[in-house]
Amino acid sequence: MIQQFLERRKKIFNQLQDKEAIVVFANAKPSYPRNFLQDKNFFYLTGLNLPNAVYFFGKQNDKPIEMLFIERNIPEMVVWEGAKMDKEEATKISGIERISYLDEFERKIGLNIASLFKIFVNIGFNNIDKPLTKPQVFVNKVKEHFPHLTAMDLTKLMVPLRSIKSKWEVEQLQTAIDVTGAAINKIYQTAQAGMKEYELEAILRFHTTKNGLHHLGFSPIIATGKNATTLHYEENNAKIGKNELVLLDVGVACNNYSADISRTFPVSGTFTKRQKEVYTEVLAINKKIITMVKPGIGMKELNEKTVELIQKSLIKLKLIKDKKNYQKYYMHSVGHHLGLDTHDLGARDSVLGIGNVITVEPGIYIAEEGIGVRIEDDILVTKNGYKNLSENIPKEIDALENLCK
Ligand SMILES: [Mn+2]
Repeated sequence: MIQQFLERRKKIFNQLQDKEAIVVFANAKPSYPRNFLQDKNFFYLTGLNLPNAVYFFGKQNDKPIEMLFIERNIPEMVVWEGAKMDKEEATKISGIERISYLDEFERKIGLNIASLFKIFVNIGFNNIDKPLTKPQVFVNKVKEHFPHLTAMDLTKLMVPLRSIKSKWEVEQLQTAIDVTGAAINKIYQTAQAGMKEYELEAILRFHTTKNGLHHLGFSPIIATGKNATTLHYEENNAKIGKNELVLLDVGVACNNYSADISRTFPVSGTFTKRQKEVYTEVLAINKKIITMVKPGIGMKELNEKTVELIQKSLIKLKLIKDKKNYQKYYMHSVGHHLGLDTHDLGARDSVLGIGNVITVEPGIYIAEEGIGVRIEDDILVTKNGYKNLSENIPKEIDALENLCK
């Protein structure tokens, strides 16, 4: 475990020029500790789920300078909150030797930063109408005190690292996918017309917690009938109608790595003729695109092929006559990188390489017929092509009809 964090930081070090450094802020602690979710870049580099900590790693005269700042225990609070992680424990997990308390942060950082030219900070994306984040406040302060210093977002350095998954990372994703799959199977067997969408969400959350995983990777979409044609539907409040299709877009997170699976099934256990027609088209496209995945292929090519196939399907389904009108029924791209973030670092037009994990998720959404179908699998790019990490989660028509009866 510790080895991979050392390797990741070594790769960062190799990307730094002399007199450059990274400064990475952990997320703040929420009022309910169980809800704590670590900053993804902080976790990736340190392996620590510590709130409020700050990690510094710089290059001076081609030598590394590494420091971690953590919270100090307040003796009176220990009885309420429990003891915080101490320096020894933090070193054991992260391999970082030089650890100080946060009350020393500004003084120690100030001394080190004054002689640098550039720092990379996990500023991330924050809209101008939102309050400034801790990293942004820090960057402003640095710029005021050291006008010669350039501050940039850290993401650029993280993309080449985070988009290639190690064996351990793939294992975390696989666990997340398997737990998600167990929940989906249970949903297939339990769902009935007349239930509310949130009752199916409860099954997902039950399986998550039962397996010791405390977080979903994103807000689950459980959408019946026409709701499935709203791409980011999150109400999960509607009653499931007889003979409707239910679309699930869900993913459990394991050690911060998120699954992202979509399945669509007939609640009654039988597809209507029309539902089956639409489902058959989406399933064929899902399978076709998956088989195209291999090192060297671009996300752009996968998207273009998907559009071409969707156009044909929509004409066959008599939904459009002119292929350029396809966007009425298919309006997103076919996939994205998957990892610590559900929409992980890795450009939408990137060329795939061994160790990338992407989603393949074509869909057809027919609001006027109350039919929305999306089928999404999580695919690892391998030397010889691909491995479908979610292949065990049923999606064939026969399997779904059997399971849902
Ligand atoms: Mn997705």
